Formats: sequence, C-alpha cells, structure tokens
Amino acid sequence: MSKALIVIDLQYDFCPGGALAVPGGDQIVGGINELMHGFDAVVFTQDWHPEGHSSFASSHPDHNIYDVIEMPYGPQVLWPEHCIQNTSGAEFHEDLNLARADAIIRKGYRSEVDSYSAFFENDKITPTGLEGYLRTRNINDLHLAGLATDFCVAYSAIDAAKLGFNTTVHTHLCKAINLDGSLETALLNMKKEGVLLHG
Ligand code: VGL
Ligand code: ZN
Repeated sequence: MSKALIVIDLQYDFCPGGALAVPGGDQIVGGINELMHGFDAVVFTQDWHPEGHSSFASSHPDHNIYDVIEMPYGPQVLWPEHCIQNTSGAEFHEDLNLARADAIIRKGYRSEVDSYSAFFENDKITPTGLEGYLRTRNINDLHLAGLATDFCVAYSAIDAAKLGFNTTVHTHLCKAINLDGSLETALLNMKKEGVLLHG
C-alpha cells in the first residue's frame, strides 16, 4: 500500500496577477515542494479549458462573473476566462518541482462541462481516469494541497473520500477563493465525508 500527493491546479491564472487570482496562491509552492519528499507518488492536476468554455461568464452574454447558472448537470459558477489551453496562464508555477510528477491529470477540457474534481467532471459521472491510475498503482492514502481550497481541492478530496481513499487535505498548503462563504461550506462538507484536515 502506497501514498500519493495530489497537487491541485498550481497554475499562473490562480496566482496573484492571474486571471482568477487566489490571494496568496503563490505562497504555498515552496511548502508543497517540501511535502513531496515523503510520498511514493506525486500527481499534478492542471485546469485546461478550451477557448469559449461554458464555465466562462464571457460565454453567457446575459450573465456576470460569479453568477451561478443552472447547467444540464447542475449549478455552475461563471468564472473569468482562465487556464485556456496553451496560454501562459495555464502553465504551472515555475518554482513548482514538476520533475516529481509521475502523472499530470488535465481537466475541464470539454467545452460543455466544467471539472473541479480531479476524479470526475462536474456532471459527477464522467471520470478523469485518476481513480484507475491510483488503484492500479496500489495507492490507498491520498494527500492533497493546492488551489483553490473551496473548489478544486474540496471537490477532489470529497470524491476521493467517497471512492474509499484515506484522504487528508493540508489546509496550510491550500488557498481559497471564498465566494459567499464557500470556504466554510467546503471545510464542513469535507469533514462530513471523513476527509482529514491537517492544518
Ligand atoms: C478552479 C474555479 C474554476 C480551481 C478551477 O482550481 O479551484 N476554480 N476552475
Ligand atoms: Zn477552471
């Protein structure tokens, strides 16, 4: 049995100066590099949207950034355009130790569905393939860090716990967007699913 570190979306668009900047997003890079030492496997996720993605407010002329709309798969927050494929904003932070990546999972690449979780798209049924990757490598302990605590980290951690992985979120190595109390809700939901919060 092995343990993996999953580093969530440490990309320039989520760092200060980026299109969907998370306050302090760049401050956790060094700590995450340190944390990698103790793991059998390290996996990175990369938010990877095509231009005109349906999660962008710009794709919905009647709506504003941060509006919540009803999509065929459920409610969806509308974001500023971010992490567009092959742009500099979609690149990983240059200080991140990418050499340790055993695998990089891209997500959100289908125009019509967003994907917060590293395991399933927001329709909650389309898998990214990460579960199979981890299981075939005999990994049962997952540790998560990255951006953003209340969206991609929380959705990934909750799916991981539901899939039966022992799941820990390193909260001091995550930063939040915090829209309308989303951080508090995310922390509560993670605890409810049995996710260990390691502060
Ligand atoms: C994320 C909003 C939109 C995240 C990604 O990485 O938390 N949030 N796309
Ligand atoms: Zn996104």
